[in-house]
Amino acid sequence: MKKNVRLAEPGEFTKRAFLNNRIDLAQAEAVADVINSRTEASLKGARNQLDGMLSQKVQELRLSLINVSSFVELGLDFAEENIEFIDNSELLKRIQQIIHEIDDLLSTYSFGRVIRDGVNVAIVGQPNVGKSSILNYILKESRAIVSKIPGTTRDIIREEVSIDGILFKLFDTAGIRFSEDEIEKEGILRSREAIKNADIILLIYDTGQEFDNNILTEIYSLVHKERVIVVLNKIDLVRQKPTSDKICVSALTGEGMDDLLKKLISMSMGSSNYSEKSAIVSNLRHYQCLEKAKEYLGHAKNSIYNKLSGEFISVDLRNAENSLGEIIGVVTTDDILNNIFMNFCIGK
Ligand SMILES: Nc1nc2c(ncn2[C@@H]2O[C@H](COP(=O)(O)OP(=O)(O)OP(=O)(O)O)[C@@H](O)[C@H]2O)c(=O)[nH]1
Ligand SMILES: [Mg+2]
Repeated sequence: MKKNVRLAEPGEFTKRAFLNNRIDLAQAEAVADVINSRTEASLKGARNQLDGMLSQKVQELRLSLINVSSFVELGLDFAEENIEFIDNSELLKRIQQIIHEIDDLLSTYSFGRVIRDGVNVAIVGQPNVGKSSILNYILKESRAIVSKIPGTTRDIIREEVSIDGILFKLFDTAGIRFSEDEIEKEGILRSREAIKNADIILLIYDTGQEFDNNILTEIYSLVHKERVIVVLNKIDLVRQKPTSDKICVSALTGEGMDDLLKKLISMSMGSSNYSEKSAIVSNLRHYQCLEKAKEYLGHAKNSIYNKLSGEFISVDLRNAENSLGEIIGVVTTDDILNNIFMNFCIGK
């Protein structure tokens, strides 16, 4: 007898769970994140979403919107009798409140991305200042070749490390200087690329050498100041610790390294006061849906200011409601679904 069997498609089991209403769409997407998470923090973030923190918040916002909409629509039904169910100032107040809460969610995205994808850190500076030594120290292994000859590192060395549950992707780069050597020139070009792509730049100086401002100026021309940590290395070689707000370390003795790691972590977390109980946006699709919802609410506000008829307001409110619905999957199209489940591995 020929049995009717076939291999499962990618994400088929999760998709079925979604289609049978066992989980909502944001939760289904979290299944993929749980599978892909590589650090404790990213796993916690994904679990948080799987537990439905974001879904719950979005659903709350959707319900408040539906509530506001219903007043506007009721007003439309009774337009001829000239009965008003909600006055404009109250309507504006409620819409503004929802926008405010959407803003709160949007603001969690940079942190959400950190716990989901990790943080790119470029280690840069002049040749021989100890960039590779610092990488090795953080990794607790001699991954990169260290030597007293300037220009040792010529290509980018990429390594990952998890510190306090956050995934750091470290890029050790070629020292930046003027060079006639073709290979070194290419390496330096790549260093500049790494700087542009980094979330955080560790700019390393040798404490014993004169502070060269050119390289700092160049980096500030490539990235925002706030993303740069200036580090003075080799403090074991100087008798007096420099009095500056810069972080002083020794890759040789390990002095100051804890401060450096603390700084890396605090910079990655930003101003977020993340708790396991708060909703966090870590998925670009969710972020974009929230932005769309906010835009529609902005239109609705304008329509009220411009005293347009209730129909306009009602359409915008409905669009905003649909955008929120797309996050949890109350409103979906086949395209959205296929796109999401295509990225799953088979058997999940
Ligand atoms: N005393 C002392 N020496 C250090 C320290 N950090 C690095 N060095 C030495 O400085 C030299 C250069 O170190 P590297 O880590 O290769 O420097 P780099 O910045 O990667 O150099 P390039 O790859 O050539 O750009 C080596 O001889 C290291 O042993 C430190 O904190 N103290
Ligand atoms: Mg090096």
